[in-house]
Amino acid sequence: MPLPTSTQRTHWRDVAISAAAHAAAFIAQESLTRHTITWEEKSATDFVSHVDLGAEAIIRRVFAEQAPDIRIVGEELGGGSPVNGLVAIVDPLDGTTNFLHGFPNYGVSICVALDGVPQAAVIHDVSRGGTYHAIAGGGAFRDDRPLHVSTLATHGRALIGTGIPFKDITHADRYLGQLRRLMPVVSGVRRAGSAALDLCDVTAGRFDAFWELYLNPWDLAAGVLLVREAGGRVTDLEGRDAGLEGGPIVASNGILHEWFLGVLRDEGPAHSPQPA
Ligand code: 2AM
Ligand code: CA
Repeated sequence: MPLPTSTQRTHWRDVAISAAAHAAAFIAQESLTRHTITWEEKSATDFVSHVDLGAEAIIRRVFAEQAPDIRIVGEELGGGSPVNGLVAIVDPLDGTTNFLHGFPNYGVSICVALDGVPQAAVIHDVSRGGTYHAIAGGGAFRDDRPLHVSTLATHGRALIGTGIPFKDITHADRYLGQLRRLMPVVSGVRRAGSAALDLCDVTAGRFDAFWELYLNPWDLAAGVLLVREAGGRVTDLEGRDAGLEGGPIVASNGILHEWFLGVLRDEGPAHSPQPA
């Protein structure tokens, strides 16, 4: 497939906005009776309910009607490789644990990508309202408002988002070492429970940086494009540009990125110098 035109990207974004809005309305409606919801365990700490499945079915239906050439890769119903062909990488409910507890931080994440390159991204913040969106080369927005990452250069003032390992506990020691090195040299660290919304926080300049040791493609795909379109940087722990396969992720306003990578590095200095 040749390079997509901006008209195609805009169409894909608009379909994703519509699909996310329909799913968000369903999730918001179901939240009113969340005490009656039955959860199932995907693993000991990873849950799913009819809300996740219903929201993904809604998204699939909207894409089938409005963009049938796009293959869906969803967290709940699968769909093959996220890095081959024209796909929509879908997390129908990011922050399921928050949703099930009534902790207001959960959303819908959709990224349209071609051969592993993000083209359009939408994250609908269900708990607070508002739609974050971007097309490649077109900037990042929350509804009609353009967004930019923070301009903070002083790490001592930085607010950092993170995700605590919850599934593979073998990451715990490495993670705790990173947290231990970071704690004394930043202003604060937050764990809000939705990676997609954490990346919106970087996009909008509320977090100056974010890291997590492992994320799935559906947790990170839309957020990667949003952060980059807002002027930020997203890499792995070695500083290589993050792809959509899933793995470790480090996102920042760009200015703090090299400093942040240095702290996260296992043998990293506890007190690296301020960036210039
Ligand atoms: P999910 O709600 O779509 O499963 C990063 O921590 C990501 O891990 C979250 O965005 C969340 O996506 C997923 N996750 C799954 N189970 C989790 C748990 N028990 N605690 C925190 N995050 C969890
Ligand atoms: Ca999910």
